[in-house]
Amino acid sequence: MACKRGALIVLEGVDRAGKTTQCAKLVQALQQSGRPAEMMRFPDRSTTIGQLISSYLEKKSELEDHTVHLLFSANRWELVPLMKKKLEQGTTLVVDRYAFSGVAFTSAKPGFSLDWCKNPDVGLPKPDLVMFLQLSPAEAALRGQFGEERYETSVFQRAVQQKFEQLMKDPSVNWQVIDASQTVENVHEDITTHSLNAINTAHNVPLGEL
Ligand code: DGP
Ligand code: NA
Ligand code: NA
Repeated sequence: MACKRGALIVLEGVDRAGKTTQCAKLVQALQQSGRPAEMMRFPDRSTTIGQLISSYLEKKSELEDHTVHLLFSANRWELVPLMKKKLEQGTTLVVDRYAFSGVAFTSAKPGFSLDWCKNPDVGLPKPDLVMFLQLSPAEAALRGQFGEERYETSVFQRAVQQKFEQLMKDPSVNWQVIDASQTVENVHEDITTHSLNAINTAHNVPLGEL
């Protein structure tokens, strides 16, 4: 390899845990310390598939539940060539949601097993680090009302939280739980510490697969 690869770093959590804010702060901190880094997010609503997903989330269209699960996965797969290229070039990717959201959100619907939900994402680049921003439903409620999009209800979000807790038992994934009830600055400090470790480790091991 011509240069050291970047790390694939993912932030997960229920809605309103602060993922988007923390992804942006992490990218900025890495760049300021001279480490190439870029932010990505899933779903990426800018692609043709992403527009179908966005319209579904905004409740402007209806899609069958298996179908939408496969579209979310396809939206990750279509970005894989770009992700691999950036990582090989030495850029660390900080990703707002990934396959774990995919499994947690669909398996929270009745009639979906974890195994069925995981299958379409098998083979995706494996994150070097997945940080779960932990926030209790009560603390999330203090952050204001839910938005208008599909899935943004407290009953569904509690089911999603339980699915994430099952997924975090998988020892083949480098999960780190972050207390998201801390101040923005303290959450950022925790996230930065874990990320610098992951970047150093990624230099010495090949990118894995889910
Ligand atoms: P965000 O843009 O981060 O607010 O995410 C949009 C919503 O879509 C959010 O409620 C989480 C949900 N979501 C993200 N990824 C997936 C996925 O792969 N499958 C399903 N069913 N939902 C997802
Ligand atoms: Na949202
Ligand atoms: Na977000």
